[in-house]
Amino acid sequence: MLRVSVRVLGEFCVKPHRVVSYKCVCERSPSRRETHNKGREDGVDGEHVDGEHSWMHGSSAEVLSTVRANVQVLQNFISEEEEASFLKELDPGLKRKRYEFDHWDDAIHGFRETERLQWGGVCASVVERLRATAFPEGGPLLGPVHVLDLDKAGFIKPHVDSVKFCGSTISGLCLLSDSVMRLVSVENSADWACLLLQRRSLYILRDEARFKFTHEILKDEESFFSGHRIPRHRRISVICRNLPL
Ligand SMILES: O=C(O)CCC(=O)C(=O)O
Repeated sequence: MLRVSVRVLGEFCVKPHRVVSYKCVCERSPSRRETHNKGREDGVDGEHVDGEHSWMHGSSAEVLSTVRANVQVLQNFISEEEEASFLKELDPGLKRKRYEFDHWDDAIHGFRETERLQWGGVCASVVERLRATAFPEGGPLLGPVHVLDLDKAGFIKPHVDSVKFCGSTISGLCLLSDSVMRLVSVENSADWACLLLQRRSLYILRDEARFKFTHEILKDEESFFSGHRIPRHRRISVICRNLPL
């Protein structure tokens, strides 16, 4: 069923037939390609976190410490079979839509999306597990789960999710492709961290990471993590949010 929805890009504007957008484009986000990919050939720029946090790479130890306190990436959160169940459940509906490339002012380029309240058996239990992992028990959650399908050529520009519609936590399940999520401080664009989001991982952004950093998913040609190329294919994310208090 098509719905009238509201897109939030600084101000309200009404666009028909769109999922509610939870994003505010960060107007002053320049292309940070030079800064953040500097040294990508040799992989020596920025700070790395080893061991438990080897999925994180950033501009300084201080930034990594802030991000580490407010971000989790759980590798292999779902099995290959569970990923296949999501695809089976989501693909028929998604394939009826076209990827959108032509909204120059939007936070996302090359995407189609939907929202889902009800899930079939396997997916329902994964969504329940996701929520139990990412959100405090009993807190108010946004009912519909947001499903975002990025074309291989698609990407998500730097933005901070709307504080009006979303609470302190954003959690996303990554299907079909590895990707790199970049967080950049709203106050100082020299402070950044990149997260390696492997296929079938779950990421959780909380509090400072959610409010004080923009987040973005890099386009294929800019998709490097710590000097390593991370090819970006078609990617589906299944995103749960809580409500503002
Ligand atoms: O696709 C993703 O994992 C990120 C989605 C995102 O940036 C958002 O919904 O705010």
